[in-house]
Amino acid sequence: MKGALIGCGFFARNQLHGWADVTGAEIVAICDRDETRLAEAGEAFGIDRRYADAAEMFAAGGFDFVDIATTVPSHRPLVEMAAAAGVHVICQKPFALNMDDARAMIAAVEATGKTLMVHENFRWQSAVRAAIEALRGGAIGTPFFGRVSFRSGYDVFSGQPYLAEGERFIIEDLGIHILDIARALFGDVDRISATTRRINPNIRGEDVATMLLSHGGGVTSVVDCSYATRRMPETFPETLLEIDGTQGSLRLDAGYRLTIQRDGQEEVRDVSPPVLPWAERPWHNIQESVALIQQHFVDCLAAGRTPETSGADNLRTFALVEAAYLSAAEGRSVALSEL
Ligand code: NAD
Ligand code: 89Y
Repeated sequence: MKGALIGCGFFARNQLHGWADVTGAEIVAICDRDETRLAEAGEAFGIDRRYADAAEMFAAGGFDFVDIATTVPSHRPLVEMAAAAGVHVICQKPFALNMDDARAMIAAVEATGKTLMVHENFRWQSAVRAAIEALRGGAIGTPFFGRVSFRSGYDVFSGQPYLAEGERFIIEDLGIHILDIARALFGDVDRISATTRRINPNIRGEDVATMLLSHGGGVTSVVDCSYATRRMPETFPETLLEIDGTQGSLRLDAGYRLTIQRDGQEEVRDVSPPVLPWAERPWHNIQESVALIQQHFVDCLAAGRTPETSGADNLRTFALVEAAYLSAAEGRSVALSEL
């Protein structure tokens, strides 16, 4: 399959490296309205078809899918252009600016019969995946409690300055991944309540969020996120887990250590992600998951399957983000049915 990528910024580099490793797909065209970034990406990855205007790239065609790696304001227009061009779509998180846009984007691609996947990669991190598979395989019986936790003091603003500027920060940018991991582990959510704080005075949005989720299947989970946590070791960008089940417990601790206890026995596994040749610590965890989700997309298209984080699936993660902000703003718990 041939693909085109739009947005050659901070994160797209990982996606371009990931595509170079994926079996069954190659990137044949790239687009960025910033000519310098476009030229740098084209030179680094040997891609000659370069466009400053996405409409021109779609008009020229010659690719089966588009990978949208821009920030959220451009997602809806670009997904709609891709739908009009009749190609499959991958779109970065956060998927949309609001629920109406997200629904319109899903409908636009659905009408073409093509596939839409949101690049929601954290559930593809190999350590998180090991926990998901153990849980789904019944390793601790039926789960009834979970904590999904991301706490760090890492400076994400130097690489992504726009994160300091938005009215919303951690839930929309990072919490979205952690909420998605909670969904992957425990299923869909009926109700959520959230509190938020801003600790860093140099940013506009919230950098701490604590959320309590009631999952339809009976699990209660706590999803807590912070970019204001000063502690050692610094665990960026690890998601830590504590899960209780009817037969045992599972923990994913700092340093990618997975512990499963059951019937008085303990199994401890090192589930550290590999450092791919193009990756660098501490991002290697995220970088591997980029390659994995992109391979998943290609494999799903080849097999006629729906990707795990299809647009329709990711709408339910995005709804959690909207519901968390509503809960924090109004000081009440929010039923997902309200959205
Ligand atoms: P960035 O600002 O560094 O890069 C975005 C690029 O898109 C810029 O070069 C910009 O010129 C270009 N662009 C924007 N609108 C365009 C348009 N209409 N046509 C052509 N080019 C356009 O942003 P980034 O940090 O690379 O983030 C991009 C997206 O990736 C964001 O949505 C962010 O949340 C997401 N992200 C995801 C992960 C992850 O693990 N999944 C990690 C970091 C960032
Ligand atoms: O943008 C964010 C993401 O998706 O993963 C980590 C990040 O780069 C900073 O929070």
